[in-house]
Amino acid sequence: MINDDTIVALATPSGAGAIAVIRLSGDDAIVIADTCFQSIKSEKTLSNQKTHTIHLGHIVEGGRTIDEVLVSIFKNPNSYTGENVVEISCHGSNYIQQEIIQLFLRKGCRMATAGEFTLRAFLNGKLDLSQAEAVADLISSDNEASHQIAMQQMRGGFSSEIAKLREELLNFASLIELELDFAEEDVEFADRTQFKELIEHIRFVLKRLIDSFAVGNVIKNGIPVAIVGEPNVGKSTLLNALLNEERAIVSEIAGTTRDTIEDEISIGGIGFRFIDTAGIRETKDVVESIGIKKTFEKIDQAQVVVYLFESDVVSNDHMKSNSIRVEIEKIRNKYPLKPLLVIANKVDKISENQQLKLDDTLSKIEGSSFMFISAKQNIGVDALKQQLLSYVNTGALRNNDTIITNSRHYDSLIKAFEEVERVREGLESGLSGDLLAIDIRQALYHFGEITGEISNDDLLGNIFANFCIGK
Ligand SMILES: Nc1nc2c(ncn2[C@@H]2O[C@H](COP(=O)(O)OP(=O)(O)OP(=O)(O)O)[C@@H](O)[C@H]2O)c(=O)[nH]1
Ligand SMILES: [Mg+2]
Repeated sequence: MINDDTIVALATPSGAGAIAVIRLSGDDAIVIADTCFQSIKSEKTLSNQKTHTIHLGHIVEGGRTIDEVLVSIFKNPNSYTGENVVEISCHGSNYIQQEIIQLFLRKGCRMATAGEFTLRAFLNGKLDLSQAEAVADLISSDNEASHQIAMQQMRGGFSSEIAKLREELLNFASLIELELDFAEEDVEFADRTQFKELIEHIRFVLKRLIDSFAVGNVIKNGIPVAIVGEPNVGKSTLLNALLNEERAIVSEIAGTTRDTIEDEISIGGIGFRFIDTAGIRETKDVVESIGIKKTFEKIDQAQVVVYLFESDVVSNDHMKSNSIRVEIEKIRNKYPLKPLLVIANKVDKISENQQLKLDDTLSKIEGSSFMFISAKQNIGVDALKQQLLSYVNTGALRNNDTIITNSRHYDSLIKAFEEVERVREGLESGLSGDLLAIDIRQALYHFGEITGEISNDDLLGNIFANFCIGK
């Protein structure tokens, strides 16, 4: 997969900006840059300069100056990719960016493919695979929690944990395999008691990592919260209040929201994705009924359900109050495991007395929390956010434990766990060394998959295809 051509790409986002960075990596990166670079003050060549230095000059082609730039050089092996790397900071016009890139292509560079810089870093041993994947996560992280996890993974916290376990296991595997060479003598090099302890420890660590995926997944993708309820109760108003912008159309006409609207905000460093839905009611309107069908699909996908109703309507109408209870219980029964937050909206429209009475009847509904808010007047919205936050198990995050967010790692960890389980059973039942060794090798294989000691072109292709070009 690796080849020794020199690649080039824009490293900053496409489009105009104050400056843009164009990156070259490969054996000839510095030599090629030299052919287009003219120092302003002296007659210097980049190839003669020290690594990690910056040079002011012009990018020229023939007699034409394309831009005044700053060129940073990093010499093999002390660069991001481990190869010779040149970074050119130019003025951020689209035209200049393209002219410079085209120039380098003519000079013998090749356009980098997605993630190719990071792939080269991996292949040159600068990063292990899970660290390389963390680079992509870091770039896409948009809240404190996902950033923290990506940073930790990039620093190698997770890989070093896996690598350590792998090494210890490898030790035992070799001892057991050594025993096989002395089969006639019936010796035991691998202390079985110690081995059992190690296996217990590995199981413990793997289990913790596997369990962390639930938290990690949520943090990476944002926690989906569905806002549901009858038409006109104020769902869209609440969405806008949560997002602090006029995201959804609000009107006094029932059935305003016909499609679902989603947007994400960060509460306490955790990403929440709010889904405003079409109000649930019997309707003959085709478009609206499609919207309502979608509402139920959205509840299926959500991790938390917020059920909204109008406190004034319910306070003044006993029948309504009963039908709301039935509705809430329906959702409760259909989704027994999902946190359900029942909200009486428009509290600004009822008296304190009415509020007390309502609180008395509705806070008794089992398995749900109950709160009053006014979405329109922004009363109780902060308390609502705090309540949502309380549903998230952020213990692992606070403790700075390793959290798995990558489903590829998750799969490998599960497989490793199964193999380790098999080794444990083998140990319990006094399985012969040769069979034990096979299971240990299998477990080792799955550990290696995570850090990339074991990889293949397909796997690498898949992982790096998800990167942006220039990274
Ligand atoms: N007084 C008061 N009015 C509110 C409050 N929240 C929403 N409203 C009003 O209630 C009406 C309906 O609000 P929407 O947010 O469009 O309701 P919805 O639940 O999204 O309605 P559909 O999309 O039709 O299902 C609008 O006129 C809002 O201004 C509130 O807290 N207090
Ligand atoms: Mg609406």
